[in-house]
Amino acid sequence: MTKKMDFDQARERVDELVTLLDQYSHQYYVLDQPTIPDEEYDRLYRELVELEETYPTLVKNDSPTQRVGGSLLEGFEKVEHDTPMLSLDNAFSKEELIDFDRRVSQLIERPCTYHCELKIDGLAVSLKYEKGKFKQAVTRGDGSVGENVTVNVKAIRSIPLTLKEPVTLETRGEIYMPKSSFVALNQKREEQGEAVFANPRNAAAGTIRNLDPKVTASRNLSVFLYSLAQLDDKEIESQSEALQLLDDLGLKTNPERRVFESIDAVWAFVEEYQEKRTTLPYEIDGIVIKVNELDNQEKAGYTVKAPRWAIAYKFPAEEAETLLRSVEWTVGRTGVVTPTAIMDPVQLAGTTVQRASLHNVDLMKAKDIRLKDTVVVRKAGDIIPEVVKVNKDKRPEDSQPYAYPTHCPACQSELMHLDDEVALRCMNPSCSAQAKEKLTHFVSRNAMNIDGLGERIVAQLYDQSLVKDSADLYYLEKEQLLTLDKIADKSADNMLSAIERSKENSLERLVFGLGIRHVGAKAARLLAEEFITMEQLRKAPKEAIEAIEGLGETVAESIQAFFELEEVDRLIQKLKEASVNMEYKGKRKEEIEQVSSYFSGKTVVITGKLEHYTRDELEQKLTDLGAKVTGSVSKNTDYLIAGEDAGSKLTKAQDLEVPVLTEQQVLEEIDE
Ligand code: 0OX
Repeated sequence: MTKKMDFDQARERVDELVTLLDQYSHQYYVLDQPTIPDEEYDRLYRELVELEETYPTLVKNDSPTQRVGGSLLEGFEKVEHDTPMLSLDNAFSKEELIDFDRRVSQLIERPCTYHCELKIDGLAVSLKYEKGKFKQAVTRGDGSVGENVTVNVKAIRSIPLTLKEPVTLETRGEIYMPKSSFVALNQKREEQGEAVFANPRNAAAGTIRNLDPKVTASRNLSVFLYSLAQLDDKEIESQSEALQLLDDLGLKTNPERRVFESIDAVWAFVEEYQEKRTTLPYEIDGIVIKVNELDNQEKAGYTVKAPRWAIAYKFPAEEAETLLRSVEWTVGRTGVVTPTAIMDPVQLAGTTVQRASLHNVDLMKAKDIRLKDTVVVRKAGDIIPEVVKVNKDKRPEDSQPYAYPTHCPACQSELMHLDDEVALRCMNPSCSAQAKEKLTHFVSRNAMNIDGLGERIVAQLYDQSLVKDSADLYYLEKEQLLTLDKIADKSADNMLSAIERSKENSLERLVFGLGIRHVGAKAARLLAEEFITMEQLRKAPKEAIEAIEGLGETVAESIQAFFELEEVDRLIQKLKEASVNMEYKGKRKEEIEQVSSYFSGKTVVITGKLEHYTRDELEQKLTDLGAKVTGSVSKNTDYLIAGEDAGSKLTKAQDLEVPVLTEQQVLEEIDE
């Protein structure tokens, strides 16, 4: 048919097809009510493709065939928001909602009503349309400056390229990945040996920040829009009218929303959706309550970071019940013996959970956890599963109190429960499990960083008596390595060169690697910076250690106790004889204080997967530039550096309005 068409007929048909396909897409992706079979859609789509191939000048920017860009993106340019993308204050209880209602009453004259919306757990974006055409999509970023993700967002089919009226507007909302798409995506990734995403939010964020627009097109992302800047020629008086207008323009909003006159009615809505939450096809983490009338919103006003007219009620972490089959006890490098619950697999917040932390013996006793109990699990910080409590109604009649271990699962020596501790402890200094853990720690990335020597190899080296302490690693010979299971010539060589290389490490890696109680990577670095050599650290008076900012009495005492041990003396001697470096090679304190950089004096947290640096390298770089790198986000954090798949720290930073930098931005600052 197309062949016989002349150009004018083709133009007409192209217009018609674009309109038809837009209409069907809207019914399918926005309204969730398909009106034609998929095959019919595909047929029309193919007809359009053919016409566009025959008459390339007829390809319109907003043609559905133009959703997916062909080439890879180089990055995402930074874009400043016209008005900041604010965050929301949180409430965690009914009382806090009542407080919110009281505050609102003092700010505005009643009557006012509340608009309740589901709090979609996705990533916030701003979309701009000019004269009805989709122009730009920008992520929230730090609230003031986000990233231009237009090309990827264009590939999301529920986002119309043309509105039903030629209006110019900015709308904001949440891009999310439906639960079912998330599960399917992770299943596929697992089969292909790729890392899985921790939750749908991370999957959505990872997809939007992927440099290949085809990836976005292939993953089923969607959007719910929840705000609209006032339009000149439209009278909008309330949030409910704004959302109605978005609907009318063909933009996708969440239909689960309602207006209430009292906070009690709001609470009933909260409870209703707390129940319905697991049955929804997308993840929500709470309810957003907004003063509905725009004039009332204006009266209530804003704090620096959030509107006073809105609040987010956050649901408690999602929980699930399952059966406790057994408890696994593992011995750490300091002899602490920790319990892990092994349970029947259960779905929890988007992943299958089979193991969960029981933390320590005291907590287990307090919760009276027993085998064959039905336990309640949830994800701490949304990531690590833990057992919260037992559902005692489901306890079997023949249930017996749990028989706690009395002896070390590795060396069989008697376990102790020291007065001031919550844990069980194996006190045997030559316990094989502790020794293996110590060695694994010594070779680990943040310590001596000996590549290729994982837990499995270390265990073999130990069991075959080739290595008993960390210094023995430096006396290994190739023939010995070749006796290990599955070690070929090449990997033996690689291991030996990694061991050799580690001799040159700066002192802090060795200090951390020794596994002194209370001395983490950060403390080790402060100590190395201060004392420069192992010898001076060994001789350091307690007061000198305590005087280091960030360290205290506990660390000082632990270091002194460590160096008093004869076996430590011998170990250090043996390491020295193997030519392991015992000096600090980083920037001296005096030098650091002199540099003035973007990061001088700033408190920084790093999270997510980095591409360019290892976590350790970046930490070192930032410290050299005068930053203090800490582990958790608080209101004192100046920047969060977020790599791929950043999780709860990113959410927290966004909640606290802490500026978020990408690895690329950090690289640029470091280069400067
Ligand atoms: C959501 C959501 C987030 C934003 C700043 C002022 C009002 N995650 O679903 N934020 C808002 O609105 C805020 N509404 C929502 N529904």
